[in-house]
Amino acid sequence: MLTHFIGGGPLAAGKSFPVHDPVTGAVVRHVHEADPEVADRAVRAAREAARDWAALPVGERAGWMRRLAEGIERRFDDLVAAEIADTGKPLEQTRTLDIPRGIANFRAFAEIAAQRPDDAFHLAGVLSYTVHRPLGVVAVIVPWNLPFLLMTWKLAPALVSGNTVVVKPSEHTPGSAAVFAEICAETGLPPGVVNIIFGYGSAGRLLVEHPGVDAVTFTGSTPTGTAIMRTVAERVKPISFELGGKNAGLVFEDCDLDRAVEGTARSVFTNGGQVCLCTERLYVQRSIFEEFCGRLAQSAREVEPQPMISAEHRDKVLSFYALARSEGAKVLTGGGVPVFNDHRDSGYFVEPTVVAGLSEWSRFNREEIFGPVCHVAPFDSEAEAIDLANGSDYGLAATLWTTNLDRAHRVAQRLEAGLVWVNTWYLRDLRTPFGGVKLSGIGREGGARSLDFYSEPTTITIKLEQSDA
Ligand code: 6OD
Repeated sequence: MLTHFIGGGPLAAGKSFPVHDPVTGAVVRHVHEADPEVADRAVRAAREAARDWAALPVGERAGWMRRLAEGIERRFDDLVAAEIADTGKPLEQTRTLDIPRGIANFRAFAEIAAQRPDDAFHLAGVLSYTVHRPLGVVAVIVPWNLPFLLMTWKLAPALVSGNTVVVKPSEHTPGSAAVFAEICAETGLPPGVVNIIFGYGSAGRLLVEHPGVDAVTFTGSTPTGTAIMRTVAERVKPISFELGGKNAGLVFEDCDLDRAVEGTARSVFTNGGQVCLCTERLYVQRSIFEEFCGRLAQSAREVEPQPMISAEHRDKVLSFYALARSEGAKVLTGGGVPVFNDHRDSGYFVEPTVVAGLSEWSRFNREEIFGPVCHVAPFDSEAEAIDLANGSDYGLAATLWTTNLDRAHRVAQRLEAGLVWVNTWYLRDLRTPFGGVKLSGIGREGGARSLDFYSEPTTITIKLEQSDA
């Protein structure tokens, strides 16, 4: 049974709930569920630790971040196993992306924070400068699609900036967070600096509502983001949200077709399409439309299906497959449930799917699906492609496939998205601003932007006497 981690140690309290293996549907573990008392204890523990942690010089906190990175390296195999048990991710992806990004997150923010300059401004006889103070206790609410990657992406800058945290992982994916709690204890991190409570959305709500929580960072769905925003409005708590996406891919006739097909397939099907950055709307120049669609559909058939996180999410994705048909789509490939004739047949799989022929105003093309599926439509001109890509309520990421350098810059700069990848997808430099526009979020994390969110400047202005008389 997984227990909460509060004040540096385990706390076994609250009812329990099961976690299912998405590959087979079997129960893999039971977990304690936080009630109001548990959430309150976690916030109190974080508050008790806050003053001493904030008082440490940033270089010392950066040292702790490096030690946490080493702790992750020591427990690498345990983290891989925990992440796979909860998500059914492929071993290769977990070993090369999810867990290594945890290490990279702690190392990157140790460097970025240690080198962060403060501002200084001079006017005649006046010196103003800033010092950065932590926000206090940060609630870190983590989704199930990239559990360890996204937890550490938020934890590292929050901690190195001098905050203490209470983390609430998704009810589907508590495993890697529980191993991380052990790593905090093994590393000797001061008690209360990191606290982790488990539970459903209701446990997250307890944190968001708690008067002892000073800020909230959240990655997840837009409706949940909206609900959090309403709740924190009362106390004007700072928020950083990375929310849903309905990301567009633009494929121009001057692209390198092999690269474009391979990269687009990755951008649609990675993690079973369960990455907020995945492409769900694809626009292809008419002259290469038929060939591109044929090759993308072939790639979809060659992809190893990955499970959806839960039976409920599988049913949601399948309901969109049914919706596509009822809205009159042409299904180019997929659209159903794969049959393996082995233990996976009781899991939460759906077929990688490509559809065409729907209106831009169809629900299928407007709502986030979060599965291994995209809709393909042709375009005739650059201007039309840009309008199609921008015609969404969301604006997280876009991909652009062209070998024309001028077009690459011209189009990229006109796309309404927080992130634009040209001839690649999900290539990360952790120093860059990361986040979305429109319904895809508010605020930016990444590099110095994360430190800006997790701290607040105080401006100090001194009037200097002009004479020594
Ligand atoms: O790679 C990252 O830093 C990041 N924030 C990824 C978010 C993916 C959302 O599903």
